[in-house]
Amino acid sequence: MTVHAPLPQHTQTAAKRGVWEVIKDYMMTTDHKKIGLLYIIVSVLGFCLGGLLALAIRVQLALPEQTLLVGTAYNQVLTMHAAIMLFFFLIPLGLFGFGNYFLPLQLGVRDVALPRLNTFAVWLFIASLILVVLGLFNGGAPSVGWTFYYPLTMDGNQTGVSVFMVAVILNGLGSLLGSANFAATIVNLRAPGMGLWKMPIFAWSLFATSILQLLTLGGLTAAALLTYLEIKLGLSMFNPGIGGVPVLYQQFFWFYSHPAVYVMLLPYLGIGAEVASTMARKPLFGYRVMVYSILAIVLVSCIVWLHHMFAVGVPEAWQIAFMISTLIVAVPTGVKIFNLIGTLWGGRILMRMPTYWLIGFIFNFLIGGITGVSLGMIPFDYQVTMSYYVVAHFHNVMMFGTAFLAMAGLYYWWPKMTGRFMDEKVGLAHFWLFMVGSWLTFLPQYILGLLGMPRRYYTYPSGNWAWTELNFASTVGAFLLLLGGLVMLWNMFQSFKRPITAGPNPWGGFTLEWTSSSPPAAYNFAHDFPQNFPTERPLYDWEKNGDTLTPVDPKSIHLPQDSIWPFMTAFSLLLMGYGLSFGWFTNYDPAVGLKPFADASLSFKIATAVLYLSFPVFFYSLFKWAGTREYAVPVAHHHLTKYDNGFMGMAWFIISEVSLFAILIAGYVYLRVIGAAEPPALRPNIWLAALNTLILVTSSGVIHKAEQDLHHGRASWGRLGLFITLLLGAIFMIFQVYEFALFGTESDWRQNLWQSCFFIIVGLHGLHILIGGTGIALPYYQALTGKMDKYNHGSIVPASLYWHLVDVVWLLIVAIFYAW
Ligand code: HAS
Ligand code: HAS
Ligand code: CU
Repeated sequence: MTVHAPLPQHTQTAAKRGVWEVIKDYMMTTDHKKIGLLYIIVSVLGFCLGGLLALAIRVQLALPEQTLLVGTAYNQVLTMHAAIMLFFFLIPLGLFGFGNYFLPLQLGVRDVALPRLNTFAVWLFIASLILVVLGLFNGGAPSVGWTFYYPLTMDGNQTGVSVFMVAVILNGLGSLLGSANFAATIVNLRAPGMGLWKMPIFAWSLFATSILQLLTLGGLTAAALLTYLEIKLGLSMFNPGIGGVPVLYQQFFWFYSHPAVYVMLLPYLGIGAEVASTMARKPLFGYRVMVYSILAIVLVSCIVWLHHMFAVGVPEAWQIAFMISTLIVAVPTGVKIFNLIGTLWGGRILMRMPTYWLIGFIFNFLIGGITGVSLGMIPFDYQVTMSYYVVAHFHNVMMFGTAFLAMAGLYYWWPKMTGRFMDEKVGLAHFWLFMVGSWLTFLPQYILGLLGMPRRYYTYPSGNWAWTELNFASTVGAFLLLLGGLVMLWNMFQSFKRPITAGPNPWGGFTLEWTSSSPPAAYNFAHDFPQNFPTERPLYDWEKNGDTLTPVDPKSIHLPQDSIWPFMTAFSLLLMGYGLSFGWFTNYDPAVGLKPFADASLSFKIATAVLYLSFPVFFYSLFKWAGTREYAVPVAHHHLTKYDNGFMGMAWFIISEVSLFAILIAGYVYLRVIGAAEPPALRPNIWLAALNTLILVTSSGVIHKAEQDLHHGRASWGRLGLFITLLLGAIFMIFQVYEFALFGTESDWRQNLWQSCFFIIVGLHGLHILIGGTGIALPYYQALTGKMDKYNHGSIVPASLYWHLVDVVWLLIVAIFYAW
């Protein structure tokens, strides 16, 4: 390629900036690369922290009857180890760390579709981590395992559990916004000429993973929300004391948490494929087949979750159905592995660090995948479930499977991100320490599992055949991993002492990120691309055809302005989360209900104050955000569809809202059908619901009209329409609160499952009315302050789409709670 971007300015000035300057920069940035780096840094820290906790576990289990970590303390360390590794390392690193950094670069664009939403999402993610850490000092770590099974969560350390539930919900919200943003970016913003079928395979992986998140994350949200509500208010769908079904918790949880393992796997498989193609100097073997396999994995992985519950006692027919789907999901996964091998096969393989990690992955993952298939066989699973065989399986696919591809990605893109190489020799030491360390740590655990050692126990007796030896070996392995981890950190730090030598395309890669400078300038590319994309390897094709890049004057490029308000909005949700975890609601006692405020402790009162404080901060920040323009100067946006980015992002996000309500409603319908949730004699008034339906449907019509008016430049009519919609929403809420107050005093939700379901689902809908109303208030405010004109419609389009959703959900609610 003949044209390269000039070296970015900021790398020269970076050293001179103070720490606070840098932090402020990252708080306000809308740059997808910096946001990606934030995710990557937190994830690497997460791995280290989670790993240190794992070491504590291994030290305790090195020999029989140790006393380093006993009982609850052990369970706390175990829970934190797993939760940190999953939610703050493996899930965010691939999808949002590498994803944010490289998706726009690979698509040849300057940023994601909604840059400020991206800032908000990353800080929400960090807020959730801060909340988890605050929880350690205020209530202590939960001690129930990362699965948070019911009814374990109802015993003992409830504050520790509930803060975690709030953190999971915040984390999930950030995750969903990020996923919707990626999907919108892919659909709306690719370099001109790059069709979907010419996207790099990593971009496809992100697309598929984002969709998977949007479809299924509602399961985790539902599980966390219900756990929280039962702890804080006694609202339950699981409590067997009132006819609830505890296993329903597991259905909700695994409905997400099985797909979550593919959320971990898919982005990394994408990285693996990029590495394979570049390092073998070949096109991908079966690009299209790979894409179909990814999509097949997305579909099938939504219907295999019951394999985590074979031993729970669900009907046999269901078990068999889920066994079959579990076996089926191995097929596209296997196809992907064969594709990787096929890509490497016969290539002039460049044996550098990324290649080592890739080959290590293929080798290890085969073992882990096949033991996964063995667990999918019901009779075998009955024998080994809850044993170390399972522990060995999932570390095999995660630690010395997927995480190896994470390392491949780190080494592969390190020169792009930093302009520097990591040392190959040191890297090799890192690789072999991880390889041998993992085998030594986890392969013995397969045998331990077969010998009957159960998981989630803090100790074991001496005298069981080979248990002591195998456990000891496992602990030695873990220390090799520690050594490997230290070597990795050292390699990273050392590389910064070297000069910037990487050049734009150090490995001779074929995708667009390799045309930006290393590290890339803020604007990514100081050139336009040729518009023909014969294959998914444009650089190869263009080289062959003699196509060149067209230089662009960087001064003519406009980027979104920095803004502190997305950060502040995320911060307000941290305050809110803190208040909800430790404040007002905490005063609930199952025996007596809410206790008087006056009796509460000081820290509790402070947290309550924080909760109330969070609301003005939230609204102030959000309105400030909506009131500042994304770009300092008017910029012509190009998008590939006729829909603007706001609409596109919202359309994708709504999938997750539909999924959340669908999951909760499915739970209720199930409880109703099996006769567990019987409506009380006195039910909420159908006439009030009918009136409310009328109000909401009208409001949907009104906002639609307002949208049309704004589009056609009839500003004052549009404003009036928005005002009327808000008014109707408010009237709806007043009726709803009236009804809740009436119905809440007539009978007790802690005594009646139907009523409990009613308050959970209808209450959640009420919350959505508030959110939707806030959403409408934003364009109203924009219209009032003259931020809208014929060409710029502010956030009216997504707000109105969301409002229609809330409306449709209400119709469903009327059907199942009022009419049925
Ligand atoms: Fe898994 C438990 C089944 C892949 C992660 N898994 C877990 C847990 C985690 C996890 C975290 O059916 C435990 C959670 C907890 O704390 O309780 N898993 C599978 C299957 C696959 C699989 C069938 N798992 C993953 C990946 C993960 C992950 C990927 C994270 C990144 N897993 C289970 C089951 C349980 C389970 C049970 C529950 C156990 C219990 O009792 O609790 C597949 O996606 C793997 C497919 C990949 C391959 C390798 C390449 C394929 C080739 C094709 C030819 C091979 C064939 C198989 C056709 C299969 C090359 C031949 C079969 C022979 C036996 C020879
Ligand atoms: Fe694990 C259970 C051992 C890695 C995930 N693990 C789980 C569970 C999950 C999970 C989901 O041997 C199930 C939890 C449950 O039942 O609820 N695990 C290990 C070991 C490693 C390890 C030895 N795990 C992972 C990864 C995961 C993951 C990666 C997901 C992505 N894990 C266990 C064991 C159990 C277990 C037992 C079962 C226990 C039971 O009772 O059932 C290693 O691969 C970790 C290697 C990493 C390191 C860290 C290197 C650290 C460095 C930092 C040094 C920095 C310093 C400076 C000194 C050894 C390089 C200070 C730094 C700061 C950041 C402050
Ligand atoms: Cu699974």
